[in-house]
Amino acid sequence: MTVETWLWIGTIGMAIGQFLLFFPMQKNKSVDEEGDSIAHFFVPLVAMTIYLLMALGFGQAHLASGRTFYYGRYIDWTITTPLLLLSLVSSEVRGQTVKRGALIAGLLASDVYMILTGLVAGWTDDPQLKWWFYALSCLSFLAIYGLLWGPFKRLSESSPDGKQYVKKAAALSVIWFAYPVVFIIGQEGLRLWSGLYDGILFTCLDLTAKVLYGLWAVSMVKGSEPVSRSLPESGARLATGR
Ligand code: RET
Repeated sequence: MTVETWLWIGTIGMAIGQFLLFFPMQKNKSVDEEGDSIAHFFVPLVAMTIYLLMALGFGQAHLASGRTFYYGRYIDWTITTPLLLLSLVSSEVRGQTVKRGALIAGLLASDVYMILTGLVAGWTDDPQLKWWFYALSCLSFLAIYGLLWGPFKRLSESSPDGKQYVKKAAALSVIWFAYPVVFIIGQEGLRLWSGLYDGILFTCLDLTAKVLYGLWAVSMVKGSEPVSRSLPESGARLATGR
């Protein structure tokens, strides 16, 4: 097997994921749930496109040191990780999105900063630049954990979906933790294993973080309260026209 084979496996896996995540989008549900399922549909759509690009030989750089760097992954992550985070926290800020705007912006900015500093760390072969940027990326990863388990967890305690938030945030925290570990062991870091293992592990992680997690997350929202019931009295009257 080659890395290319795994890029094709990723492309097909994401296409299947997209197909499966298409149906939850069609169900009649509250505004929040609808937004959630649309986000979870777009994630494998974006990933499938980038996997296809990489499988066809694009989105990769052949470096002077002889290794191939798949920068396409980072383009994918820059688009999909903010969507995954947004969908996780959106139910906690139901009806308060404007008031919590700065908190959400901080979360998304830390995420994009994490991926972009990681891109520099992965691309360069200069050890100093690599490890400084790896450290910066890890710091913003810690900031993401801090926000998810601090302010957003507190917000979730006053939300009807509080328990779901904790479950989803825990799953996301565990799956995401594997990315910097694979990076450090593989070709972008200490090169303790071959590029094939990077290819296999990143593909499996992406399929887990996007498709399996997405299917699980959209199946979980089913039992939550429809948005009109959680509106304040006046809002409810407005919404129903009474
Ligand atoms: C990098 C390298 C530098 C250090 C850190 C990283 C973290 C990456 C993460 C990626 C998550 C990607 C997901 C994609 C699926 O949709 C950039 C590997 C901290 C957490 C979840």
